[in-house]
Amino acid sequence: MYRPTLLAGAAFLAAGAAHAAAGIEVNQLGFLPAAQKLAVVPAGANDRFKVVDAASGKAVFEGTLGPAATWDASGEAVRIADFSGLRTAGAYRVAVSGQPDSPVFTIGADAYRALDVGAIRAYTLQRASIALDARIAGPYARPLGHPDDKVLVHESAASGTRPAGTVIKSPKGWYDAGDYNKYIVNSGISTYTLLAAYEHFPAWFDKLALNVPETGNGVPDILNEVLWNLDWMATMQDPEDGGVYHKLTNKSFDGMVMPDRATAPRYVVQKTTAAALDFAAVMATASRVLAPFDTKAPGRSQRYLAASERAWRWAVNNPAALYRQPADIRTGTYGDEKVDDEFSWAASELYIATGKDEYRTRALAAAPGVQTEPGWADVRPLGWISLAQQRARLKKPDDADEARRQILAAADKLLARWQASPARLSLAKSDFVWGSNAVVLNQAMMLVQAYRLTHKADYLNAAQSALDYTLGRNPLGMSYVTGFGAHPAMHPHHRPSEADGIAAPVPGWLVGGPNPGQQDAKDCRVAYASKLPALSYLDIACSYASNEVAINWNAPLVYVAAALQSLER
Ligand code: G3I
Ligand code: 9MR
Repeated sequence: MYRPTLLAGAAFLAAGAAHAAAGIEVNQLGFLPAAQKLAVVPAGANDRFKVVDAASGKAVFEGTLGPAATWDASGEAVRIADFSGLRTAGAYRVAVSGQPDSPVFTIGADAYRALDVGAIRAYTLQRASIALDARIAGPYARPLGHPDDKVLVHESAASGTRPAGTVIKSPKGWYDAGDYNKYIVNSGISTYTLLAAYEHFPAWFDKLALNVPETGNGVPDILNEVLWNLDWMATMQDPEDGGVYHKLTNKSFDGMVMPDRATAPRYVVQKTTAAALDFAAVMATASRVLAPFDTKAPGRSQRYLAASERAWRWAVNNPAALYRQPADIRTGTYGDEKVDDEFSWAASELYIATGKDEYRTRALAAAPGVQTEPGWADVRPLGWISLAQQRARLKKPDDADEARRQILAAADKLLARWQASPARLSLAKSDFVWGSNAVVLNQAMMLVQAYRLTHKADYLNAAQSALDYTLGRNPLGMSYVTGFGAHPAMHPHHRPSEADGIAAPVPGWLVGGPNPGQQDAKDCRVAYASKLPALSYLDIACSYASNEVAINWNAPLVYVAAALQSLER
């Protein structure tokens, strides 16, 4: 049914090399029937647009384009086509006379089901310490890599009972990103976001069949997937003092090889305050979300909570153990110089779990300014999300009021930007950092919280726009999710995708996205076509600063797809 337009095809082929105009930009997966449906149209001579049936070419909707305005992040003059009134299931294109049609998209009740399945299964395919056979992984089947059963304690992490060189076991977990290392800080927000997705939308996930190795064991598949990483995280706590290693890593990044070919020695490196607090927050959250499934693993949630409190105690006693990359280690740092937000987040989850005053005080401590969205180094909003959600379980339920105020302040700021933006996006020009596609989806996650608290439609509409952007409503006309949409990213910085001999990348991954920082320029022989924030992207595997994948970036994709499927009625 899909009829590729010449211009869109050319833009796709040229992606990475040069920027060709995207033409009419639209979410290439499509929409749920009741959703707000917007396309972004290059400003031209015509004021009218049509939506046409993809098969017959017959117009099913007509409208007038909004006023032209230039988006500062792309330098392009655009107009909005609003066809929210079209609610009939089908396959369509947006058409404006004098311009090539948009890619085909659908309207349907299951618009994001396959996307959500794919985005979670990306984690399954990203598991360390497991062989993936064809029944689980299809063409992406691969032998076991990184057993992590003989991991060395690095000198930076040495303790009395575990001197440097001690061999420990720390298997399982997900590889962080395009690289094969495992980092607690980034696991923190990633694991929490997936747990929150289940906690907020259990009906959706209870029915979502993911075909993971544990499928059928009585635990929802998304939680089975999360447990693979929780099992690893639990091994990262030093049993002697409750401190948590910052990362488990090679000394240097591996080459672009499959996991089983990457056999360099692995180390646990330095215990840090951020790692202890992110661990404490996730374990306390897991103890809450997984408690109903304790029958499958007696005592598990209690163990999580005990581990969480020990890590908290370590952090209180070591409040300024910031990560300092040792001279012989060259992999990712996830260095965070400010840990107040980690203290608040961990305290929030522990207050919910225990009702203790010590945690309550830290959980509610004054927040400087409005934090619009979470990120790996900015986790305070995660605590607000939990406190608002768990009002009924709080020792003092009114404590949720402050969380609600914080969430609405953040969402209102995002909403104002969305309303004023020529491209109808909550992203500010300055939000185009390394991983900008996750910034916009984390903003959507905050907007979804505001919608859950108020049921005000515009919060959900702004979240919809964020997902639309990542799935094709952007000035490059690309879907930034591998394997989904008419023009998806094809060459992510992702070792298995590069090394597996399969032309298509591993599906279901959100790539980092446009990043004018271009920190990879020295390692890429192809030059970026533009420095403009929304255009500064290369669909080439060398581009780790714009085209890597990462577990923390996929997590809000999982969350937002589930939210729209669950709330868009
Ligand atoms: O927040 C500042 C912003 O205030 C400033 O205006 C802007 C200007 O450059 O920079 C912003 O910070 C950037 C930060 O990401 C945003 O989160 C830094 O420049 C940028 O260097 C930093 O990049 C991080 C990158 O590692 C390099 O350290 C990414 O967040 C982080 O996601 C990425 O993580 C890597 C791991 O280290 C290794 N594994 C792969 C993973 C994904 O690429
Ligand atoms: O593959 C690495 C990626 O996961 C990181 O995000 C990135 C930045 O730390 O670094 C990548 O590794 C590159 C290294 O930094 C420089 N030489 C080329 C490596 C990629 O092949």
